[in-house]
Amino acid sequence: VWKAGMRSLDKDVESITKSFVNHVQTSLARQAHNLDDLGAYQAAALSVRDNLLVNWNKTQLQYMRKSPKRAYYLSLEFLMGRTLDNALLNLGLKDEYKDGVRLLGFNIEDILEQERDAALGNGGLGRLAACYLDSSASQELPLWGYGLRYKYGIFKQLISPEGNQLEAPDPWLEHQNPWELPRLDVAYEVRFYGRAERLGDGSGRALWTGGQEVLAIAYDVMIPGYNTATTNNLRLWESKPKRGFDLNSFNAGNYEGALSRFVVLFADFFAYRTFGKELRLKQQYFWTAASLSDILRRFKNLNKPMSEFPEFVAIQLNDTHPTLAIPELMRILIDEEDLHWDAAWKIVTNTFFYTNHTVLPEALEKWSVPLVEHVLPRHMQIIYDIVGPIYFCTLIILHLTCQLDRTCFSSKASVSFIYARLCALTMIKTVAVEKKFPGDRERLARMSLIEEGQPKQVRMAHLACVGSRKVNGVAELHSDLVRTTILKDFVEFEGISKFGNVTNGITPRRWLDQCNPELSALITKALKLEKSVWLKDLTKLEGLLPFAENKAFRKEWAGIKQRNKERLAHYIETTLGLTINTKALFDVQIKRLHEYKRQTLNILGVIHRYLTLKNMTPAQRKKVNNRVVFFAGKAAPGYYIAKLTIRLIVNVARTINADPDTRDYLTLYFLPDYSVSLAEVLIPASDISQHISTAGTEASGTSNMKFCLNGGLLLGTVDGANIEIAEEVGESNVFFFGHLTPAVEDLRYQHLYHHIPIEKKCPALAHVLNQVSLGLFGDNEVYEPLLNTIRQGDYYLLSDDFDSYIAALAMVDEAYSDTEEWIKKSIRTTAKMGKFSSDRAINEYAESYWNIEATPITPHS
Ligand code: DL6
Repeated sequence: VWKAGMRSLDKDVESITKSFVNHVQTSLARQAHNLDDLGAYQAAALSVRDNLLVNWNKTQLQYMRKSPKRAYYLSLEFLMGRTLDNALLNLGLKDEYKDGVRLLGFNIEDILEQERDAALGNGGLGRLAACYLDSSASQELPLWGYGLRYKYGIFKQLISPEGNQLEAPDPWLEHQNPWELPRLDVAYEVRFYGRAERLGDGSGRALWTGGQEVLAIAYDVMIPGYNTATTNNLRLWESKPKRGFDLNSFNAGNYEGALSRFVVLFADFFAYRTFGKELRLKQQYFWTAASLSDILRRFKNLNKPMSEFPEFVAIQLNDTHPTLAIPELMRILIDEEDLHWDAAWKIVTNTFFYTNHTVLPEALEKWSVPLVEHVLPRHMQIIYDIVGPIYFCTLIILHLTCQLDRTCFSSKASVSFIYARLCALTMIKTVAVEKKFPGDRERLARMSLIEEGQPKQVRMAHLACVGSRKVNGVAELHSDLVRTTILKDFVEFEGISKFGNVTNGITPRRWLDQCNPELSALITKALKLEKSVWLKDLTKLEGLLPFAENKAFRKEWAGIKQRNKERLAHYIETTLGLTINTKALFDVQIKRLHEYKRQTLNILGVIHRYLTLKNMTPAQRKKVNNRVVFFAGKAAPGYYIAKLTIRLIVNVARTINADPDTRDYLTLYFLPDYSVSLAEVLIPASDISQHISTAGTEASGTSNMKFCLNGGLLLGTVDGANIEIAEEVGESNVFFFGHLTPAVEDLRYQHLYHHIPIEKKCPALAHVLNQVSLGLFGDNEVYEPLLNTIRQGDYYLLSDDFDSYIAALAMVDEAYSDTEEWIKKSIRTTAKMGKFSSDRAINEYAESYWNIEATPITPHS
């Protein structure tokens, strides 16, 4: 009876229209005559969701039956974008739905436009997590994601008439989210604050009581693989107060407070400036604790001894945000499962894997010890127990001169436990640090998990490193920098084999097939392969290389780029009311606004171009390539210099777009509210994209890969994944400029101690800065703080790279003038992007890190 009642996939237009109408009537309680595009989107989404659920159920059943080792991807950010189009493509049902909704009087493109982006993150790290979910399902790997169900996505960016960024909330759930399944049956209790008392038996166990308890409720989001039935899960946690209601807060009119402020979750990291660091710490713990409870429950269903946990579970820490999972698993194993410290530590250090995404010192997470002690007293004890012996050794070595916080040894039990551990096997390691590097006190201090200072701080990257089996960076150069800078001491101590590299990747399903359907169709035709073959083995794109020599093919290729430019122009016209010159070179820089990414270098380059054009005669100008420059990106609300850069871009645009002398040759646009969906329109339209970070600062970048996959050429510094892209496509197909990473420290030193005035060092740049200062773009003096970052200190080395940047832009102009050669470069670039599929990256993690295998859905599932 169960079997007979099981639903199967809607594969034909008839069953699709039936299910659509059924949802209109019974899920939405609406009727044909009052159904608008939004309603149609909701009905289509619910109908597609039914299909996803058929596969999702099969997948979970298969995982239960086969009990494969599973991987869990813990990420505080998942920048999913829209789901409907992607789900249709992955299910292979786009044409059927297109026909189905047309029969019902709707247009699929209009329906797709109704969906709001799920913008649960800030930038590259969150989008990478989304790509990895797509790839793991497509590669049939048993992987689940765990994150937070933020009530607000990243803020909506508005631009004021003066050119300032304004931030508005993004209540993305206000129209409900058809892609999630509330699992009210999956709930865990999570504790904060209270008291943690050691049992005093030398075991290191403790009792954590009191404080506040909240409930974590699961919301599941289905992640369909491409051209496979495998449909994995992204489990997002929402918080709920455990007991009733805080009547006092409610009566005082504080409704959010009554529900405990904790339920208001933001994807935007910088909202924490307003809502406090404590909230962010609580979120991190809430999410890691709930995820671990869920993972442990699933493991326990296998009836295996706890020691086998790492044989069935691999947990990936996406940057340090989920690092509290390390002391949390220790707490569970010791306090709840009664394991000895060493047994627990062995399990922990064989379960976790840590990916670092930045070496910028200011971005490395640290938590104040008093705050952790207050919110998570038991975890602070455990962190001290991990670090304790190192402290103890330091203490002996420094003849008891080390300044230990009282709380470290607040009780006798603590001291006796650490002393016991001193004698235990694990201590050999710490003693070994001293043995290996005798008397190297600075090294011990550098390696400590706790940074001295007021207040002391927990160094999360160190904790993630010591608690993980393997550590990796996200591009070759970045991984080298991780090994030779921030984690150098750990490499010297633990050996290099623990520290690897997995160069990032992007899913070609969203970032080519979905966002550039015409190019995808042309590639399929040229390769004479099923689309599903090359989309799952992107190295097959190499088959395009001979087509670079084929004139007819080049024409088709260029025609698609042109139509993508027109699509972008149409989008801008309808959303902003601006007319774009589509017969120009499209030059794009889209990413978070940050000094290290150097949008400032780009805008100063635009001004330089403008001034040069102004100095030309009309006849000379006619020989110049038309260029349209696009910027998009959000600045952190509290990041003054980044926001000033936006203001400068907007006001430069205002001046030059209105200048009759130059506007036929150069125009500039800042597109507000950058999002995944906007990127999907911008990327296919680009001729050249800019990735111009100071060498050694951009860990990888992933938009560089997206542009190149869509036949856009790359203008960049020798940084992050730019290097590997150039290795693949050949240096003759990229435009590199700027100083290299090894020179950066020396240059910074020179800036500080052998300062050369900018007029002498880089007259072209000095002239540009002066024009801004003189008010050519209005706003007298407003930009001085921004300009002064370059005139004084110039930490990001704009004055060192400006001349070579301008030279590289000139090389772009020259290359673009030779249209046929340019198209050849474009085809060759796409052809050599196979390495950058996130399928390759996820398989590297699966094989070399997590040790998990593909688990295809069998017919019996
Ligand atoms: O690895 C994904 C992405 C890289 O492509 C970018 O280069 C890098 O800047 C970004 N890093 C972060 C750091 N965040 N934290 N913490 O977002 O990661």
